[in-house]
Amino acid sequence: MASKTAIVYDEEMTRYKLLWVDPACKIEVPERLTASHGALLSKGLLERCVSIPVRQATDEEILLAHSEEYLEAVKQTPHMTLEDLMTFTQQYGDVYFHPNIFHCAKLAIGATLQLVDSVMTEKVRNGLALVRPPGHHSQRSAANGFCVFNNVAIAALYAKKHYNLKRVLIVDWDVHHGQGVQYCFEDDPSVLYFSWHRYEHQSFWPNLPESDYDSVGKGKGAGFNINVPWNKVGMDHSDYLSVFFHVLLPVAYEFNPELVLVCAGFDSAIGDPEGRMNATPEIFAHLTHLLMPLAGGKLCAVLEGGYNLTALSQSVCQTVQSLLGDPAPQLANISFPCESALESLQNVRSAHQPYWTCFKHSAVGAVSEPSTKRSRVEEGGAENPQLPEQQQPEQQQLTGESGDTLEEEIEWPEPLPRSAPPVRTAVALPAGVEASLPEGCQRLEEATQTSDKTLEKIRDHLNEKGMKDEEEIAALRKLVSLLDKMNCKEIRNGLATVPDMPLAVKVAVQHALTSVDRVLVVLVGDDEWPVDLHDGRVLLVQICCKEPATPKSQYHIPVCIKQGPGDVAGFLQAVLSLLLPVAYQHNPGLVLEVWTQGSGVKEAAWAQLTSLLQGLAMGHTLALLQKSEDGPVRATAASLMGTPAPDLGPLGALCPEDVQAMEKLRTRLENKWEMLHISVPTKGQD
Ligand code: Q9C
Ligand code: ZN
Repeated sequence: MASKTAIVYDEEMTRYKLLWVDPACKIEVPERLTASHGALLSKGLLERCVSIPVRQATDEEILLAHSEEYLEAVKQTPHMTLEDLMTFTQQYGDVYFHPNIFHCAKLAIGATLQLVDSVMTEKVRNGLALVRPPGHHSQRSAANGFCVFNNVAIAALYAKKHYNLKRVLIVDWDVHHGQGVQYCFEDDPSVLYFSWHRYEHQSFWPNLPESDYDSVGKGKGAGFNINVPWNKVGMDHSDYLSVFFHVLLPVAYEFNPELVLVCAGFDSAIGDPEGRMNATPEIFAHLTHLLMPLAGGKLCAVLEGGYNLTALSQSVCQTVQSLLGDPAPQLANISFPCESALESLQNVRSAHQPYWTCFKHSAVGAVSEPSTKRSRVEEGGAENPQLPEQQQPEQQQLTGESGDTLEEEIEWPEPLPRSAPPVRTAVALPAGVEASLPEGCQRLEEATQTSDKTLEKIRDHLNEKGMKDEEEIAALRKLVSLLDKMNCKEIRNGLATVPDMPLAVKVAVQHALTSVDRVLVVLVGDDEWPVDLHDGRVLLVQICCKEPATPKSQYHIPVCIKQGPGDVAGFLQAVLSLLLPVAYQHNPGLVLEVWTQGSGVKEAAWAQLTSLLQGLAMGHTLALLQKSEDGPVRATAASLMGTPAPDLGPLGALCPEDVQAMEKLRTRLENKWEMLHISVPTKGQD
């Protein structure tokens, strides 16, 4: 099975540039590509990828998304004089032409399609196309925003046509609205387009009313266009992750795409002069990671914007490292999305409530107008949106003698190396138990020497219970060995089967706390657990069936699903809307993932959970299974190894009572766990 990552790149795409003075276009430079590619090379990432050659797109491919008139017009540009090029350029917004840009634009599409082909034919699992010119602003008959042809829109149409795909997801994390992609698929339910973008109540380029949250798609495509407007600059990790957890991921799982395309613009990173956002490059490790369990791992990222060369190169590297499966960096200080982000989140969810089951039964309506819709047509006119950033004092730009904008130098620490332990996954099974483990997975035969103190503790536990089972002691010693190996970076994650689960959890938590600050325990099943939750170091999220007595601690979060964890829709809702937000906020150093017998959880759903949880604790997950059944052991080991989980298929209906119970839980917990917020806090309440 394909497990490789492709990079598609050709230096030829650096061979065009702005030939005249235009402040709006001067940031789109050839160095964007050389810096990104150079960083991949110098970090040793390029050699770990498969390099795929680019090709030129054919007319037929270009015509998938563009008109013949427009193609014919662009075809003339290589033969134009400088003056003609300038005149030609003037009919479009914020774009420039050059005698070689048509050639490069054909290569940018060709590179994207080469990537789609490699992923769809399973030559590789996923990949990144490093291209210029970008694509997401270009329209059927117009260049726009540095874009000539719409690379990603063409790729989606091409994938539908050549691979007969019925569902393609496009995630546009560029800081600008890819209006060209939106126009292309507005009435098409087979392509779900998600974009977040700097908007500032329409005062930010491209200043379109249709970039707002209420553009949800048209006709049959209603619900398949999702816009998240950022009405303030400075959005950070918490804002970005909130939108992933509470908007994009629930819809994406419900949509169940066969292919994920990413409009991978990195102008949404800190330091970018266009975006002015606050998320460091590490966020792209997580955005990528969170999308990788979809579509069986078929993910094609295609470069769009990104104008701070440092942030751009670092973000490109973070994205590629996640595609390669390197451990994701820990994100500290995930806590509360800002009020403006919450307002957008609430409005998007409310606008999409009619279309998606995952939003259906939650009670929140839109933020009352005109709170987000003020300051548009009435105050400037749609055709003349004169509300530039410069008018807002806090965002005033510094101007140098030449009249050029002087960017304040924003600094952030360089991302730490994401080094992977030599062994990704070790599995501890009872002696004599055979299991067909995935390739590369190590079997832990013998417990390593564990310190006397630990052994004593284990014996104490067993004595408490009046037991002295050799098999049990062996299992616990192996479990402790796995934790030790994780701690000294010999292995990234582990799996153990244990006869007495409550005891194993207790031992694992106690032992883990000797080396990490915080542990997350994710339990699937109804049993009761003797885990001490009183000092805030251990967070226990339990996905269960039976309603437990009201928990006394904010660190015990029982999520009940009436039909049990076997209900895939309910299980996923619990994972995305409750577990992941609190888990990221808790920021554990170890994740303990526990499958108890009779929980009824579906293997595919468990595998998805296992994949998602590896975004935490730098991938340090210890999975505990109660029995050594071949199926669950192999499925868990495969997920721990980084194999994409099988698709969940259509999710089915969500039980309204479950949603209501989860909403109640949210209300109980959101003061402590701010990442659970999905609406603007009501004024005057505590
Ligand atoms: N402040 C992409 O990121 N507006 N295109 C520039 C100058 C044009 C962005 C205004 C931005 C186009 C692919
Ligand atoms: Zn952009």
